[in-house]
Amino acid sequence: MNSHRRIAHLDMDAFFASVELRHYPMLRGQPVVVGGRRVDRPVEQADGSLRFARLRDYVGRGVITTSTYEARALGVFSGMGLMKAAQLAPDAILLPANFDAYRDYSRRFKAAVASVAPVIEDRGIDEIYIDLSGIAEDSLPLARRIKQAVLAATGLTCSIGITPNKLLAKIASDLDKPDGITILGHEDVPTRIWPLAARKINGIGPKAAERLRAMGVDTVGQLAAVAESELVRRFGASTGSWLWRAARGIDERPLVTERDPKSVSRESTFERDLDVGLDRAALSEAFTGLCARVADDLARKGLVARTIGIKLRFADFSTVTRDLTLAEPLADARAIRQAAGQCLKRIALGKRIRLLGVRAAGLQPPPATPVPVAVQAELQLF
Ligand code: TTP
Ligand code: MG
Ligand code: MG
Repeated sequence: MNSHRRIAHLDMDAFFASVELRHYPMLRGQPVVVGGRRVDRPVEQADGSLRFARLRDYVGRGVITTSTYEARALGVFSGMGLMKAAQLAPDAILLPANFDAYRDYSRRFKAAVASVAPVIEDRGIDEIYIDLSGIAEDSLPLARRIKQAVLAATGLTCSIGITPNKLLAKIASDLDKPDGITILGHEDVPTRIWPLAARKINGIGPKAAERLRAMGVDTVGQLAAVAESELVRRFGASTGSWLWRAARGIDERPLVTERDPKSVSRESTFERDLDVGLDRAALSEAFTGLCARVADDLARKGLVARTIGIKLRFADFSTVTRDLTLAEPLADARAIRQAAGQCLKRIALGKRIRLLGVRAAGLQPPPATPVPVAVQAELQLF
């Protein structure tokens, strides 16, 4: 085993909400949720002060994107409907999301980390893996230095896990949130990882967790007690042996450090949950419209896509994604619609649909247009 590796996972604390507090420092210490719409933006009063929207005034079907730890203490978390959250925390402040600001802070915190430790895998807007193996400094002072760099560049706190691999680091960064540092070795797996819910393993989703629960497996430790042959029998060779290894904290995946191929995506939440049968026409129209918008985005960027994906969120908030990687890159709306349609066929459509999204990834410049044969012949003359 590659026991000399030292991998960190860094995740920003209550990221969107914390960025909002940089803009509205007067809200510090209060329960604040991000969600809602532009109309929920703070309004300047005659005396120059800002009047903020409160959850109790919200009417609609929006959900919470994230909440401050003060709001979480009241039971209000990501994914919860805003009106449901209003019952728990009517006085919480509501702010609409400002993605441009989040992207800006995201770039800033990543650049700050890179100035200390440059081997980074970008895992999305508020988290990264960092390979610290090549750095001599001890883990604790190094983690403090990284957090300090992030704080200096953004005014924000983050939490870091440092462990021998990505699997453990991802779990560890969450163990002492917010503003935490958790350093674990393989020897800590039985005491620190085994008591955790199996779902804490990145890759064990709600479905797998449910199947495990049916086997009497709730914790990672209980998973570690199941024979590998049994896991393989139930989950198949690849997932079964992955589960067996994951429960032991074994993970050899390297960091993927090349810049993430960017993606473009468009999604829409429906006014009401749509029924696949009754609302087929509306769904189909929305689907085609999303594909057209993705095609426009690609055209504007002058890129073509190798992968087309879709996202469906059902009325019960369960979310599924499917994607399809194509032999030939594509960019036009019809081709995207066709590929997305194939993805859709791979989803069981029992429940009403709340949100539909289409995404193009594996973006690249269009292949050079083949030079017509006649022109080729001419070129050869020179
Ligand atoms: P997370 O890192 O999952 O959450 P967080 O940073 O808000 O809080 P924590 O301290 O627990 O890490 O997600 C990062 C951001 O992504 C979050 O601020 C808002 C956004 N987000 C969504 O848009 N939808 C979601 O369902 C979740 C979980 C997050
Ligand atoms: Mg976070
Ligand atoms: Mg995160």
